[in-house]
Amino acid sequence: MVSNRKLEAWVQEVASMCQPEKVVWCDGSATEYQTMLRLMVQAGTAQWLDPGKRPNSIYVRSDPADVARVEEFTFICSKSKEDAGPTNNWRDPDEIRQTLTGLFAGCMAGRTLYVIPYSMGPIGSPIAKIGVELTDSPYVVANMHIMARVGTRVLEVLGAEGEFVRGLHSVGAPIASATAADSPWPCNAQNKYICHFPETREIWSFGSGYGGNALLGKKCHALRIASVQARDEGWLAEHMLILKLTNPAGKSLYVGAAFPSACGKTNLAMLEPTVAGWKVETIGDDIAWMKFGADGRLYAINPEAGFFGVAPGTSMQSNPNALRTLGKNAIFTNCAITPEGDVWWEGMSDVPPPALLDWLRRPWTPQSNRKSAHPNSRFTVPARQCPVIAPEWEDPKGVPISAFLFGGRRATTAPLVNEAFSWQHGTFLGSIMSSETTAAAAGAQGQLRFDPFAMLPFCGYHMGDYFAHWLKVGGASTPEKLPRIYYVNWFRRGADGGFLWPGYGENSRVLKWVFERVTGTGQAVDTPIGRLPAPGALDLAGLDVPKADQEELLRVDAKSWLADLPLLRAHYEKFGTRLPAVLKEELDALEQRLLAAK
Ligand code: SAT
Ligand code: MN
Repeated sequence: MVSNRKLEAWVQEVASMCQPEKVVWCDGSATEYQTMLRLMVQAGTAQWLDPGKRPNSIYVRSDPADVARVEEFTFICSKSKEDAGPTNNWRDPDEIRQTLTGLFAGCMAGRTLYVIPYSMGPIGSPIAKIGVELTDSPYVVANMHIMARVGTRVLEVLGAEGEFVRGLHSVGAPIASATAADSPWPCNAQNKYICHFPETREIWSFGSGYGGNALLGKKCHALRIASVQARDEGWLAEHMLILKLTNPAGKSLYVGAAFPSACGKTNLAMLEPTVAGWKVETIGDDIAWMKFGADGRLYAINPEAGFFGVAPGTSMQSNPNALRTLGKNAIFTNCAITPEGDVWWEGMSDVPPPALLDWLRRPWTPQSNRKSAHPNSRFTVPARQCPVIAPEWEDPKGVPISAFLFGGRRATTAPLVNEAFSWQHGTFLGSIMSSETTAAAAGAQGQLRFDPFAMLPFCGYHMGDYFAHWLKVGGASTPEKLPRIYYVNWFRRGADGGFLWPGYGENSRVLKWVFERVTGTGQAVDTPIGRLPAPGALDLAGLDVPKADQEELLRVDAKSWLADLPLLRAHYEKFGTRLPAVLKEELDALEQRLLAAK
């Protein structure tokens, strides 16, 4: 086997710092995956689900102090504080390295250090990148097997001299002695640090074993570090699903869509259209890496190999393809379990099972006055099991993107769909995205916050520079080759507080209009905020939505937009001199158009 000197040296250095009982180089084999599952079952971390119902699947409950990403303990440790920008927590790299070195010293005592070479993206794709995660968590190893391409085949591509992103992870819970009992979910609730060193392409994560805190290929590498690489190298690393949309005549195009965590990316990526003859297939459900092809178009790959999706609300109504994907070889974390040994979560079925054990191991019945699954409970499952995975989902050259959708959860103001006037205007729309917070991150839910491009927790550098990068990318090709940009909102509410739009499969009506716009037949009207579907242009045939609600969904409410302007200005203030001037001009122009329309 080829050995990479830098990798060997780093593994040795980490082993002497963390003092693991042993070091295991992961080969990525099926046998290794099964070994991890067995280890977790033996340790009480996991239990097997009924193999008759869900073959080769496990159920895991985390520590209640470790259930979501921890944004306040997530740091960008660039040399200059200014480079991390106003939306990131910053730490001085030298100081934090000292703190971390103290924490990591001896932290793997009694544990195994696993070396996981991984490729984000199909192995050998010109858009893919290699990373190596060192971790003391078998749960992380198993999840990385699903979420990325891992093991010996990655080392072969890395070669003797190849560069890789370094990710060091520990649950931060050394085992005191050979006889000491381990916790089923070891973590370090008091000391959590998720640190990124963009200049040296390093990640140090301590104290959490959950999701994006611990599966370092995902948000840490594929978004925070990759966004910096993308800025330096002229490409895009985005928090976007990628879907393939095919019309009844068999013509296909590809759409990227950015929504904040837990706002329905997985559902949209696997949607079953309600409009007859249309088809959606999945390329990815969370992250897109995009580079220009020789033809001047943006080509996207899904850097991941699996889905780490939100379980609650996933049902045969909301996302039948996700449920079909979950039939086998899945890891379920923090949902509830039935006496028969299958999983359940709120919304999975209309009628809950009569008795469950909840995610905190307590007996639960439909009369219990609480949720049985944690709101951020998750499934991890190989993407290839998805019945609507597009055949080209692993094409190393990627798929050419025709449209971007941006969106968030907004109860008011934002209409169902709105097309940007231009790339620059679309960048403006991305920069002012706002959404109500969800359970994907620890903290209060339902609060409105600006989440530009759905990258607020994931941009590895100054967000003002990130906007500038988007503008620069737009200048690198010709307008007709660039994806068109749309802002969508499935979550607008009516006067009675209920959702105006049914969402899910019905979102195909919006996708159809986008397809028709991109291919030149869809009709639109100019409004102060952008182009909306012309009357009759959105296919609403057979849709069970009252006429008044349909109108409300597409109403541009100049007054409430004007009322938002001071918030938008305050949002922009944060970026100081790094806010591109043209975005400020877009904001002023929006104000003028709104005033003229009032
Ligand atoms: O926990 S993750 O960061 O992987 C999921 C999410 O927040 O989107
Ligand atoms: Mn996400």
